[in-house]
Amino acid sequence: MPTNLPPEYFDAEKRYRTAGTSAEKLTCIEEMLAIIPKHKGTDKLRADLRKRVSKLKSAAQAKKSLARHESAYHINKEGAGQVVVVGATNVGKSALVDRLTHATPEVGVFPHTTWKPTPGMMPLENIQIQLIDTPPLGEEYVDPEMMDLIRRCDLVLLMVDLQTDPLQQLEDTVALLREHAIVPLRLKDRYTDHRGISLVPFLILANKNDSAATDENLDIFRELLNDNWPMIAASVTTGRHLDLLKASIVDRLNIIRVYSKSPGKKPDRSSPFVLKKGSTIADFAGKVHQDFAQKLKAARVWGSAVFDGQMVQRDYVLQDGDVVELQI
Ligand SMILES: Nc1nc2c(ncn2[C@@H]2O[C@H](COP(=O)(O)OP(=O)(O)O)[C@@H](O)[C@H]2O)c(=O)[nH]1
Ligand SMILES: [Mg+2]
Repeated sequence: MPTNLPPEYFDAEKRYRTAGTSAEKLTCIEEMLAIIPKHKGTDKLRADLRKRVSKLKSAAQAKKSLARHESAYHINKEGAGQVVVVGATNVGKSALVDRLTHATPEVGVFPHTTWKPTPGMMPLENIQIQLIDTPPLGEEYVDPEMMDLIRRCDLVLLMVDLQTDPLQQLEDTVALLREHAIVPLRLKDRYTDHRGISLVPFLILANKNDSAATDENLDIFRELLNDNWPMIAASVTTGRHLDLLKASIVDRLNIIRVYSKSPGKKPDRSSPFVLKKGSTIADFAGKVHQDFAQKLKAARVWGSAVFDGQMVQRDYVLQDGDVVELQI
């Protein structure tokens, strides 16, 4: 250790050793570097301090990018499809996710309870679908990451409240999403240029259709809507038509369930492979095992085939509920 270091240096060094945070440590080292006399005798010490500075800085940078990655809006897709529940405040988004999944978002008696997205898994027969509760979409600030979440999802479930002003809520939400270049897939033909816009499938849920009494509201809403949106009217509170909603979600997700079977054995009906509608035997084989799509020699199909166990080609298009025996 060179002997010509001023006492302030040792003060800074002491503070460095007891510093609680990386930022404090960084300040101390920078101070030490400023105090230290620059000559040959301190070369090694200064090089060592500079090394510590860059180490602290890159650690801080890594932490920052990790934090970005761990944003509340970055939700990995799980299950057979990712459905983002969006809409104005108080339409029942949190109540829906609470009722249909094991997640427990806060359901509010006053507006704006939900401030970050909450995912949950909805069991549906033998598959699971991810539902994500979100903060209300209104005139106030909307996190751009929320828009990214909507862009990436498989289905937007746009909720409105049948007992207040569903038409206004629907129009406002669609307009807001449109401002962020998110367009319902069904309106695809209205745009000649699809660059820069995200086309996402939508399903409207007219909520709070609690009983036969509110069916009238639904008739009025449909009439005013003047446009044939795919829509389900249900009630989260009473559970009315929630089964229809579930079936409709599966339908809108465009998925089929296909079961694998070994020769001479029964298929395992509890764990289907989930594929996009229109998938072929080759797609299925690839899903079962990476190598299978290439190695596939033949396949037999039960279900959509003309007769049970029919031999089919690799381009055979599968249907929901099919059972397939792959021969590799
Ligand atoms: N009558 C009725 N009230 C509901 C229904 N679903 C939710 N609510 C109520 O609407 C209010 C807002 O619900 P919440 O889920 O917090 O709405 P969010 O802001 O869209 O998440 C709560 O008081 C719920 O109990 C429903 O189907 N019928
Ligand atoms: Mg909420």
